Amino acid sequence: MCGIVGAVSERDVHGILLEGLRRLEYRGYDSAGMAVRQADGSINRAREVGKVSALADFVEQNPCKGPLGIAHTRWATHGEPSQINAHPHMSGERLAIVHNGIIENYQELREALMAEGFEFTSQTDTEVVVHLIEKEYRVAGNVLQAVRAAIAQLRGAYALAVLHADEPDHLVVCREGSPLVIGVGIGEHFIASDQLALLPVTDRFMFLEEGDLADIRRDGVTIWDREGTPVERVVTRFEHGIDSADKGEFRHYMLKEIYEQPKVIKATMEGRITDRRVLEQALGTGANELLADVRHVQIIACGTSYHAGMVARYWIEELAGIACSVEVASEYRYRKHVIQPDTLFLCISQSGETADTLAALRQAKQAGFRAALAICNVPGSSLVRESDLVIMTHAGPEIGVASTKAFTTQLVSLLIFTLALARHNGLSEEREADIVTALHQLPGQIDDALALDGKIAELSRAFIDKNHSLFLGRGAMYPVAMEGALKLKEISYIHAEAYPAGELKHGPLALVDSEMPVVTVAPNNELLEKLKSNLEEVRARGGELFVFADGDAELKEQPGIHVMQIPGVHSITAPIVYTLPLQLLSYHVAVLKGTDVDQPRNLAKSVTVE
Ligand code: HGA
Repeated sequence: MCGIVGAVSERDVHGILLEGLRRLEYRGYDSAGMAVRQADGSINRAREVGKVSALADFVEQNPCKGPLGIAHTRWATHGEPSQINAHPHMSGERLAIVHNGIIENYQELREALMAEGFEFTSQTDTEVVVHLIEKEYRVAGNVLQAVRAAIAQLRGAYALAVLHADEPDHLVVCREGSPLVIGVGIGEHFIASDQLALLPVTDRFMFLEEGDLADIRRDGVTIWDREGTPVERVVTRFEHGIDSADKGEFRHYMLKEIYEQPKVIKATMEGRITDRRVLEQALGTGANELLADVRHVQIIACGTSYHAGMVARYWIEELAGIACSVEVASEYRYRKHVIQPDTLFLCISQSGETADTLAALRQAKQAGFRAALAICNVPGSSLVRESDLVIMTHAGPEIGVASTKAFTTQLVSLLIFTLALARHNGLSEEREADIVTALHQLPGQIDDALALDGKIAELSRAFIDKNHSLFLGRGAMYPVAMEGALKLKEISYIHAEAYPAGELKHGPLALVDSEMPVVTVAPNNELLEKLKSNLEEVRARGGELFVFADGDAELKEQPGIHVMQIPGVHSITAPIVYTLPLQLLSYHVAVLKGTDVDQPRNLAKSVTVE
């Protein structure tokens, strides 16, 4: 959350900064700003409330040009979205910073700095950082030392980029708890919260590690670790094509990402399965020995990734016969837990920078888990670097704030993991071959589900005047229902609750009337008959049903029951396929309601604050 971009070049960088912000807008979009050192040696700062386009319009009328600059798109944590709270923040006229994260001890620092005569103009926690650097600059006489001294006094999370008008040759940046990547150019260097921001100018990146401080110049970069020791960070190349971060012919990133699922699911499976089995090395070298010891799996995640973890629990207990617990990271990290012997700690995060998930992983490392496995979409992210085993989902950049392809590729990765684990726990070769065959069928089945797009768009009309909805599922389809409800509330702002269908009569049935659409996912599995009874309970109370059901489920369209037939799928892979119609439903409802599909209100992607 919050996007940072910076550039040190010989050419004017304001266009690079604006394009970088546009590409980072998924991380925050309540306000945006930039500060550039101009030829006359002054800093020109522009800040606007709203989207990056508002800043771009302003800058067009009021040029903000120069070869050294920093920029920011904000997702407010401290202080309302307003011009004075927008970044960059300045101390005096010569020092400017941008910040991603939260400074936990900002109150005490603010009071101390005010007592020393510093004047605060915003309500942000960030402003204490810029004044603190200014204070240290007055002692040290250079920005690098000033930043080093200032960050030693900070508690919390930050990625910072610092620019001083009197030091026109460089930026000073650092990270602790928030991501920061350096883009390597020829005779110029860049920094950003995410490599996507810099793809128009470079495909070579260095990822800073926790505690790193770096001096960014046109002709080179120097990095120090937490102890102040100079360190090298490897340069990696961005693997995906540059256009993978563009919308192409699609109206929204979310729709593009929904349609990419057959392709990216193939990429997730590539090199990991044969026609009949999961390859030994699918989880990397040494994984097999490790998996043989695992007796319990603890899954930790947030939001959509948490739902993927909940589906995986059904798979792990059914196929591997191994106990599995799933918990949201923000809860797990703040309670005492009992750790079973030989527990594998499994974190799921699209960005690999989710603050709560990372914090839980770091705690777990002290707590005596057997090993940590990450399921993640961003190579080089903190989660990937800090885990023993990694399955990259290979979904490519996901820009829409509401996660779609990241979720289904997480599911595929989790199923591959489950099979690798189950093999050590009695899964027969025949069963493995049966499920691997089902995996191979997924891209085609997802294409079939996408073919329902037009019909689902029609169906979505029934939701636009509704304020509430219920989503029902049983077994592994219950977390699919949860994910469907989350999608609908995220982008259409309709209140949506998911329940295991059997729970309906224990409370939520009281809410059912003609104003409460009830969405159900009903593959043809051993729970179908029970689910049908639950649907009767809804019909008997006048509730309108929207059922996504297997063609063989013998559920017929009739007044009050809308049935959308999904081609038959394997019961194990059904959660993956049945996710698609729910994604499309929420997308079309949001489009009809006219909400901002890719950047829904109050949300941001890559939740790098607690
Ligand atoms: N705390 C700062 C930065 C917010 C942020 O990083 N959000 O993700 C602010 O509120 O401006």
